[in-house]
Amino acid sequence: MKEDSINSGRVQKAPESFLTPSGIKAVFAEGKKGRRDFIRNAFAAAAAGAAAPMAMAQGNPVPAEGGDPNILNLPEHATGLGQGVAVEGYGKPSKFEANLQRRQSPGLTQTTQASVSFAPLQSLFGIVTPSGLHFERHHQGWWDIDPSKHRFMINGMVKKNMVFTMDEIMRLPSVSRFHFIECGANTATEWGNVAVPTVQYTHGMLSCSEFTGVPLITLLELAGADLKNGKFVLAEGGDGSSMTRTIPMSLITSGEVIVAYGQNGEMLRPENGYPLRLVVPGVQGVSWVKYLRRVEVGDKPYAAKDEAIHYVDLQPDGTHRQYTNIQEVKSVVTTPSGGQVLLDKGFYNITGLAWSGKGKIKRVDVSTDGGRNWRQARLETPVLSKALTRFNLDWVWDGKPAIIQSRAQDETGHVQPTYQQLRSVRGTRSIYHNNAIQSWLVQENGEVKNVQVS
Ligand SMILES: Nc1nc2c(c(=O)[nH]1)N[C@H]1C(S)=C(S)[C@@H](COP(=O)(O)O)O[C@H]1N2
Ligand SMILES: [Mo]
Repeated sequence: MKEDSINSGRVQKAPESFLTPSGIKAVFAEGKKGRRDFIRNAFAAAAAGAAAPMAMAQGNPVPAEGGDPNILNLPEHATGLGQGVAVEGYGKPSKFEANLQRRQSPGLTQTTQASVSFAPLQSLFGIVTPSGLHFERHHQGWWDIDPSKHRFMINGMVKKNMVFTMDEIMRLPSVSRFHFIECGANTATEWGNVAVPTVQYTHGMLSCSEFTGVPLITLLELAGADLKNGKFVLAEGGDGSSMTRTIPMSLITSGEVIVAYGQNGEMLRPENGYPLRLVVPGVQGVSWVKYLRRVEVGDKPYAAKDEAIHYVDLQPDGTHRQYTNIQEVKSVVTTPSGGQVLLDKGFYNITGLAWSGKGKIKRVDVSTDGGRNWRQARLETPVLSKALTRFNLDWVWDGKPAIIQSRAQDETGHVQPTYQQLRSVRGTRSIYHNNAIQSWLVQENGEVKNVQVS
């Protein structure tokens, strides 16, 4: 495996000019007491150890070589004419960000159509996943379906079977909500032992978007659905995978389930179900049926193939547990994480993501010594129900080996388990619903590795 395909993460390095005492002064001159002092002291400690003066960061004005220090060689971008706007176009990231890609885990699947590409969590900020980096999971390939030909049908226990065009759906009252989607198989490789090197592959079947669409309950009411006896809805996708999933009616009557066409302010991406997908907040990804073409109202679970054979949890006694829909409380540190390198001791911002299919994140604790001591992380706003929550914590690395972990708690009081706790109930041969605490080992040479502590 090529190094750059394993680690598409940013190398964690403080800009060199910050490490000089004058750089620190300039940056923190306006700084208040408290956290900024903590950061300043961390940088000062690192700078004290640095022998030679550091070069100024590239792109800053530098004195002309051998000449008058007051005459500056300005970089071209400060003096020349920049590029013009395109007549029309769709914006792209900087060419310097070309390494930021969703990626397949080499060797994980035999075909690209029944496969996964993982989101590069190690390089993302905040809580929203850019649409072009949203993870992808297909059972039979993806399609770019003509929205003018797409139809959405409602049948089963309804007064009137109905068929909607996209235009008809988009005329109805809409909602826009931020929610995470996590494949039930996220972190599946780690059940027995560590298996993959980076957070992209351990946790990258996870994304968070603002979804826009019509609450499914609105559409069911239009069709006169029997909401008393109709306890379940079957959702069916329009691709060749025959993706059908049973959705409990209680999730729908709460208004949470959305028939969505929008993602982060524009139409869904084809890979994510364009032009229509089901959004089932808090529930595992497989129920978020893409290319949604039909829902049927029924009075019992459908036991479809993806409920009877797949997406079941193997228990230690050999039985399978079905219909474990909810993605329970979970978190992961995204920096520092496996494959990244800390180039020097000193200050680092530990950052990560926490989420729960049961509601809001209430608190995240972080340990840097393998779970012996914990400190409470800062939750950044917004903290939304069934969405990713960003957490941050100040840390000074003393250059010694450190094991970094995060442990989330949600508003229902559920706390993320250790591997030991999870395995004592679930065994080691399961696939789905691994929400154990993740550990990253920072080695003395700064390299960060995926490890498990017992
Ligand atoms: N029609 C259809 N819907 C589908 C799937 C599929 O293969 N076909 N895969 C499911 C699975 S297992 C997951 S995890 C999510 C992935 O959604 P994404 O590709 O937008 O990340 O879609 C779900 N919905
Ligand atoms: Mo999935």
